[in-house]
Amino acid sequence: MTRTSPKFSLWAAAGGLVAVGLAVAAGELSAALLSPSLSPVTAVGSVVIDAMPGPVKDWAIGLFGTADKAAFLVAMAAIIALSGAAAGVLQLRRPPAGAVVIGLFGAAGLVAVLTRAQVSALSLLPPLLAGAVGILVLRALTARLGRWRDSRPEEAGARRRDVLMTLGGGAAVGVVSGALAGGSRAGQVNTVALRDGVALPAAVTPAAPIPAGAELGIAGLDPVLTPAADFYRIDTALSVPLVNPDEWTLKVTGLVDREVEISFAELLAKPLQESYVTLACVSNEVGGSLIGNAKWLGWPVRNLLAAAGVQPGADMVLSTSKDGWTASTPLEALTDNRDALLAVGMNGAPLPLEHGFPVRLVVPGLYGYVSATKWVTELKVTRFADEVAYWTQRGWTERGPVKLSSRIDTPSRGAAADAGPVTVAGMAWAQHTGIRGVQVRVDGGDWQDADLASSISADTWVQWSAQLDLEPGEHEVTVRAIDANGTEQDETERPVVPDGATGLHTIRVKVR
Ligand SMILES: Nc1nc2c(c(=O)[nH]1)N[C@H]1C(S)=C(S)[C@@H](COP(=O)(O)O)O[C@H]1N2
Ligand SMILES: [Mo]
Repeated sequence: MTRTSPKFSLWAAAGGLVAVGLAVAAGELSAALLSPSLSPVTAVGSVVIDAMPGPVKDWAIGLFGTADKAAFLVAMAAIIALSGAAAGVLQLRRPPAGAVVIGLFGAAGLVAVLTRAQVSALSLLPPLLAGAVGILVLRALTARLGRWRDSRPEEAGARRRDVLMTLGGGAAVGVVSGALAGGSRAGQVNTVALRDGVALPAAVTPAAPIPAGAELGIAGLDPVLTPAADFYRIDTALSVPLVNPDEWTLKVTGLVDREVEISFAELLAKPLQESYVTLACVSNEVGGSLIGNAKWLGWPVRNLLAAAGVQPGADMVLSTSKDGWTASTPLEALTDNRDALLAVGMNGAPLPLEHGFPVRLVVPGLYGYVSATKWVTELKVTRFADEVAYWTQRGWTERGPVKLSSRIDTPSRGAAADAGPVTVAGMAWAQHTGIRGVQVRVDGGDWQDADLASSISADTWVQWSAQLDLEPGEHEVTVRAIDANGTEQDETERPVVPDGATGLHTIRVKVR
């Protein structure tokens, strides 16, 4: 331990402050970009609030009134700042004690994020990044400060400048990124609150309950209904578009007798209906997981189009999102009996921000890139010959019906099993056509029928399972589906571009 004068302790405290400031900004900014639900500060705050004894909470609310949340955040900021300053002094006097303090803060953020809903591997990134940035900056700053403190008088000036530049640069970056993170966070917090305030009406036409036999309950097999938190997310939005439902409107334009515009309140007042629909991404590889099934609540798009009066000659609707993204959907798919929805609800709650809050399109039978516009704000009735949508401009086909496909969920690829009967199970789908059967084969042998679970509807995927007697050794198990028309799944291997992959899902199993 070296003797450190109060002057250097003050500088070290400032360095610690800059280090934690940059750490928090890095965590919040990365969370803002990835997903609003990942903010480490919000997560830590929520854990603390949940853990507060009731009387303390009441006392704070009584004291600060409606400013209780702001007061809480100020208190959190003060604690973080003081700890940062302390970490700076500690790091200068007894390294690596300061870095350990910052590491503990990062760990607290990590644990807090893990206790929140919607945890995924991505959730770990913001607190890990925050911890790493904090420790690196702290070490860099205190190392320079140490060199200044221990310098000979003739080099003290240069060492001092080095500290000032690094500290000033770090503070500037911290202020700018903090302001960016704060701005996007404020918008997100606001939109999350607006979403929490939405009370969805009950469906006038509810979905029939999921048949008892639809869920096989086999370990490793995806559930037939995908929780919103596990639902795949695909979009071009770097940060989630934030839409205020009170300001949201949807316009119908183009080849119509009259342009119409509907507000969120007007939409909620319509007779809403519910249906289970399996959404799939055209980029889903054979055996991939870019597919999910949810219960959607919404109003059939055809009613809104009818109100506008579609003119003859139109064959497509170009839907536009708040962020400018577009999809081209065949007019027919929006007006026929398949009940394409202007969806406001997913699995009984308002749409999550990531899945298009407040309103998105859900069209059974079409890949998302030509139908499932999230944060939708305009429907332009037009012609395929006149308008080209976002992904079609980039080489994907203008129409994208979902291809008949199937997948093995369990055993997982390369898994080991005991000899004897092995349970193989997975999913099969042919949205808007339906699945008639699923077959499996071992090592290129004869196809044998698998057991099909009850299906919810032709618009949803269906589970299947089979018991296979496997001899010890390595085996290949392959699945294929047959749709309701009797068409067999295409076994030709094609890439996802330009209109969806084909081929059969095969896994390798080691049997002991
Ligand atoms: N606004 C907007 N909507 C979009 C997209 C997009 O990039 N932007 N991607 C589409 C694609 S390619 C798919 S597969 C689905 C995915 O919907 P999800 O993220 O709710 O699963 O959304 C569609 N809607
Ligand atoms: Mo997609």
